[in-house]
Amino acid sequence: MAKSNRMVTVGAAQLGPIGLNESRGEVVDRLLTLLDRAHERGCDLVVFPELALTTFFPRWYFEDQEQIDRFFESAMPGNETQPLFDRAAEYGIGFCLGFAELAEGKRYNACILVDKSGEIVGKYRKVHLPGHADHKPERKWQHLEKAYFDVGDLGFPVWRAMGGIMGMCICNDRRWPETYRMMGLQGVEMIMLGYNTPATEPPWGFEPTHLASLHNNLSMQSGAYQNATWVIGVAKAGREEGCDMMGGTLIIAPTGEIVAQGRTLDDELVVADCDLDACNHYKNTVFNFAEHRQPDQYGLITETAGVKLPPE
Ligand code: CDT
Repeated sequence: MAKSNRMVTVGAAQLGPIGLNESRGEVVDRLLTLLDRAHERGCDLVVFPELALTTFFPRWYFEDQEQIDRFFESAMPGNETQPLFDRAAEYGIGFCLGFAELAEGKRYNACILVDKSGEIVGKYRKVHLPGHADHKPERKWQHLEKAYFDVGDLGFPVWRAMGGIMGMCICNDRRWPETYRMMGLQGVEMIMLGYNTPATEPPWGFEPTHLASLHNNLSMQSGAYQNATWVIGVAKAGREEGCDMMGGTLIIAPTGEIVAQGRTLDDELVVADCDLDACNHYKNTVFNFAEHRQPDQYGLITETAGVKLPPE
């Protein structure tokens, strides 16, 4: 049966661990293998994780800027990533790729959306940077995103691509309802995001491991439902340089239901047919924003970052 032109077959391309010394060429070969599988399975679009070209380098403290900059791309595509663009265009597959971007002296945790012809049609730079800006030697591993990246300066744009309205965000962004709502208010129909999330985050105290996946699912499923959009959440998983990263790659429908899920902590392609018209029902009923939202009553959301307690 021919696909409807609002049906997007998505491959969520989970990655297993990437070693500190793994070269870009080696990693791109792994991405190409996943792309080949996506082609065999009839995918229109492949979503790769956050910082998909290197290990998750913010877990180390580096004093020397040169050591940090080796993880960044100053051109996209560059020599090492060009084969990905070429193979995807040959297959007629669009893709979303997370990488560290060096642009005009600024450094971003970024991702791009590439259409089926190999053109970059969208770029997003991570807004909600987690972790800390200073070296914390007492921690088992660092989380230095606040030191190594600038806060994204592009807002939360969406693009007309793949026959629908597409948006992106990155990892920690998925925990924040503002992320989804900003795109929901622009009619988003599919949000693509990649993540690097430790299975346990012991440095700040005890948190049972099951909570990492509860919070992963809870955030993305509610973001999907409350904004009537598909959400594709793609993990970098497994034991990376001694740090256990959670998997749990998910494809979530606009109902909030999980329709496909990763089963491993390794390179794995999770595929689902995503009908963009499935967004219409909730966009036209319970989450018809124009009819039901009351923005006059939401002033605090943009007035303050922190909590404003009521008077004593
Ligand atoms: N990469 C990234 O943003 N990771 C963070 C770790 C926070 S630990 C709860 C995340 O939100 O998954």
